[in-house]
Amino acid sequence: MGFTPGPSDPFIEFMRPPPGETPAQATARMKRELDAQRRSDAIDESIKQAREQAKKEKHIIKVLLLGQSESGKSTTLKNFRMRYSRDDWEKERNGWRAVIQLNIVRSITTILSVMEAELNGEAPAESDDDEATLAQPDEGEDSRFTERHQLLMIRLAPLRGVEAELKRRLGTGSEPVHPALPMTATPFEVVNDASNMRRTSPEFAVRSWKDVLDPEGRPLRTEDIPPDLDSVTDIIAGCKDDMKALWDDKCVRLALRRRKLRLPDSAGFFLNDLDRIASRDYVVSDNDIVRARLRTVGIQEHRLRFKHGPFDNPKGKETGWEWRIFDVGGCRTSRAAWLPFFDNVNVIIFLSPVSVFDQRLEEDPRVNRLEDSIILWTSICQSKLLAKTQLILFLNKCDLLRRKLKRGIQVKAYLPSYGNRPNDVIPVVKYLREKFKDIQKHSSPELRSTYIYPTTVTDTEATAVTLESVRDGVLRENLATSQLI
Ligand SMILES: Nc1nc2c(ncn2[C@@H]2O[C@H](COP(=O)(O)OP(=O)(O)OP(=O)(O)O)[C@@H](O)[C@H]2O)c(=O)[nH]1
Ligand SMILES: [Mg+2]
Repeated sequence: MGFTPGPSDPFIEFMRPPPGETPAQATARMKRELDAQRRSDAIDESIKQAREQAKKEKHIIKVLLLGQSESGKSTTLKNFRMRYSRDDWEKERNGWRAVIQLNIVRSITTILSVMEAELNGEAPAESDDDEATLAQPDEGEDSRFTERHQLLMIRLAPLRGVEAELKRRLGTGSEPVHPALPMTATPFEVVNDASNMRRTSPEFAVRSWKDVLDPEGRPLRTEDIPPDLDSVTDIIAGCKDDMKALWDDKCVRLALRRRKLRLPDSAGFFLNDLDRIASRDYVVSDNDIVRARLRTVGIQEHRLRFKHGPFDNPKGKETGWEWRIFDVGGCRTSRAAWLPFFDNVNVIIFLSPVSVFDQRLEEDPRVNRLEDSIILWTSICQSKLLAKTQLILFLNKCDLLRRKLKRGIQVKAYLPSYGNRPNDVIPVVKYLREKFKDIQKHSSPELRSTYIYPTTVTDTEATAVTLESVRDGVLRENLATSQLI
């Protein structure tokens, strides 16, 4: 039953026309009241629409993958799609072949450039750590390049053309990542820090991997691989033995170490798989796709459908969920594009690579990569726009951290606050976990929990377990929220 104010109600008094009002004043007042009513109706309508939209979208979960470049965002997305969007995954399988070939060719041309620099007598950059010193030859060991090496260089030279050809083929939507950086004579430049290298030739990047992966979306069938293959595959297969000889060569390894190029730890490394991949009948495996490197610029949206929520819907209906996952480019110049996606985002999965404590940003070598990651995390936690967003943190690249610590690199040398804690994976991850957790606790505008997972997202089996837990946690939280709508 509606509320009807009595004759002496203060509300009636408030609404009564002022005493002695002239007809003109009454008209003006009524116009004002009409305008106010219209504004109020418009607000009611927009609230109604927003509510209807929210109801329509209540089973849509928007997930944003954030983190600096090479933190593992696209690799995490690949894990999600491999597990929960198998049909699309299969359709794209063949398309990854060219990306993996490009990754291989790029590693080889990087080595060729190192050899050229050595032969030209260019000194490696000065080092402030022990790694370059460790790269001294053993007594009696000759580290000089010989005619045999020069011959290998000549025989592998066609791969430079293959690199250009692959880039051209994959090139839809590609663009240089750091156009402001000058190009040098060699395709990379070693900087004076413990990071492996800084390439000044722009790394290949795409706006959307959908554009470069088999645009017709054909599923993989053995008969889809043409028997006479194309010239790129032929050249790569023809260079297999020389590529293996190059990669297995002691002098080459020493030269790489002198220049602090740790290819096996760098993105898109496949030189230990040449027998399998540099062949005419190579079939792309799941693991190859996960390890393939294709830098993201711009934003890519991928949709996953979960037919049933894992929880009983209290109204007895089946719950279907759609996840819209947004993968963004992580380098500094791409970060401004993140902001419009903060609106209405339900979940952020933030990736912080823990192995980068001794590295610097490729786009700004003055900045330590771990520090950049911490600053980024702090600003995300502080954002009022994201106050209600569920935050999930992946402390990623634990495998690379393990390898680095095994080589004797000391965390405290780069992170003095680490003090004299043991230089082992578990305490380092524990320390970082607490650090990130504290930041979240102290900088979030509202109380919320943090979900933190140590990860190696190239390990698809372990990541599958993590993703199950993430999926259940996200659905549980969003089910609770959607019931309030
Ligand atoms: N060893 C190892 N490699 C990883 C891990 N996570 C990612 N990678 C590799 O690191 C490289 C970069 O990963 P991406 O997923 O492309 O990084 P991203 O965050 O999407 O980078 P941008 O697109 O530049 O923002 C890829 O070659 C991955 O295979 C990890 O946990 N361990
Ligand atoms: Mg990416």
